[in-house]
Order: sequence, then structure tokens, then C-alpha cells
Amino acid sequence: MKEIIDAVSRAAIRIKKTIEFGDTGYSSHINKTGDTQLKLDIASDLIIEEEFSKVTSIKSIISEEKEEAKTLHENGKYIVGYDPLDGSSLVDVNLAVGSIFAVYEKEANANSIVAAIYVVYGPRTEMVAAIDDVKLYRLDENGSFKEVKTIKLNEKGKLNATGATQKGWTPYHKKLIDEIFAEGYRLRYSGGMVPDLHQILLKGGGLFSYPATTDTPKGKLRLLFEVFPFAFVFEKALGAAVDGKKRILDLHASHIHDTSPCFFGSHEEIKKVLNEYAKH
Ligand code: AHM
Ligand code: MG
Repeated sequence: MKEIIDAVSRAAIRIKKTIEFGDTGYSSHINKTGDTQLKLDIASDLIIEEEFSKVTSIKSIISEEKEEAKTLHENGKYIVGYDPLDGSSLVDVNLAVGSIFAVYEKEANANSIVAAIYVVYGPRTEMVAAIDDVKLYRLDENGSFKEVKTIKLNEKGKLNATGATQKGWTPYHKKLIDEIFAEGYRLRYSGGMVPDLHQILLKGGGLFSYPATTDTPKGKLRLLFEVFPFAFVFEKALGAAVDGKKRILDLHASHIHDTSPCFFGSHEEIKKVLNEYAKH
């Protein structure tokens, strides 16, 4: 696993430079989810592929920016699912973005996840790795990631990050969110799931939701590269992750680009989600 974390660290340093100085324009390609790829998405994907090609324990990779899984080392043990540059359209407006990685053994699905790593490119570059617990690392001036602390959520937080088009919310989702705000929670939502979830993890808790809506009945966020890895991080940080009714890590992805509604948070907020959604 250490060799994978080292490869992510090397890729992160290269991606950070690409974000700072690279071309922020669009390419002429459309990815599997129907988004026109930015040149930065493609460049980040290639950097990660190059770094993972040096790691013989990685059997194959599945990227949000590739149509199909790609074999790297026939005898490798791990399959890595990743979103090379999540929230890439926010680079234009100079907000934080991130890379997300899920490490699977045997098959790329929730029951086989053994680690999750993400990197936040913000005013500082940070990496979070969840294996048995959740460790925060920060890039120092000498170009190496130094451990800062172990991340643990409180039972209850104060932040509410509410995603998706509100006019497409179900009435019960709206009721849930209104009740949470009525309790005094503060709105925090940048539109980048990496910094939004990182904020909840570091500020002790809260709720991030990306529900099913009339325009996206299966949600927007992808199981293999976004939802499973963050569900793993939240559980290891003593929080929880559900799709409204079920635990995320009990779900099964049938296709590599499948999406799901998702809620990540500390226990109190996730209890509220389950109570409200159980009525419908
Ligand atoms: P991307 O992978 O195309 O960058 O999209 C994922 C992003 C997430 O980071 C974020 O939580 C979500 O899309 C925001 O979507 P919305 O603007 O619909 O709330
Ligand atoms: Mg993404």
C-alpha cells in the first residue's frame, strides 16, 4: 500500500504544477459521463497513469476520464479507481479542487475496498489516506508530504453542504435540509466535493448531500471513483455514509460509471437522513 501512497504523492505534486501553470481550456473529447473534458482532466489522468505504471502491485486502473478499465500489471493485487481532477471546472474561478482514489482488492466494488486516498489542491496541498484510520498529510516546502494528524469526526457537526439543483429536490429532501438549517447549521458548499468533504472532516462534522433529483434520479456522483472512496474515509473517521436508505459500502456497482445519491457526515446528521428517508 505504501508504494501506492508514494505514487499518489508524486502524481499530486505534478498535478499541482499542471493546475497552477497549465492550459485551463476545453479539449474536443467527451467522457463517459457526457462532460466535455478539460485539458487539465486529461493531463491529470495521464500523470496518474504514468505514476501507477511504476507500481507493480497495481493490476488495473479505472478512471473517470477513461471509458474502460486498463490493465497495468497482470500479476498485481490491486485495482485503483480514481477521479484525476474532481471539480476541474472550478480551476477557472481559482477554487480548490482534488483527486480521489479508491484501492480495491479482487474486484472494483464496495465490498472489496481496502483504502481510499484524496488530495486537495487549495492554498496548501494536502493528502488524506484512509486505511485503518484516517491520516492528514501536508506538502512542505521541500516537496514531501508530512503527517499532520489523525482525522476523527465528532458525533455531531455544524456544517450543511447541500448539493444538486434545488428545484429537482423531493419535498422530503427539502424538509430534511430545512430542518437541519433551522437547528442552526451553516451552509458550506463550493461545488467541489473534495474541499467540501475535507471541510466537514476537519471541522469535526456536518452533512454533505447529493440527493436523487428529478433531473438526476440516480444522483450525479460516481460510485467507483467518488462515492465509495469517500464512504470509506467517513467510516474510518468514525462518521457514516448512506444513499438515503442503505449504507453506501453495502451497495453494488454494476457498471464502472454508475452513480448514486449520497450522504456523508457524522452520526447525528446521518441518523436524521435515515429517519426522514425511511418514511418515503
Ligand atoms: P466532476 O467530477 O465532473 O468535476 O463533478 C463532480 C462535482 C463534485 O465535486 C461536486 O460535489 C458536484 O460535482 C457538484 O455538482 P452540482 O454543481 O450539481 O452541485
Ligand atoms: Mg468527479
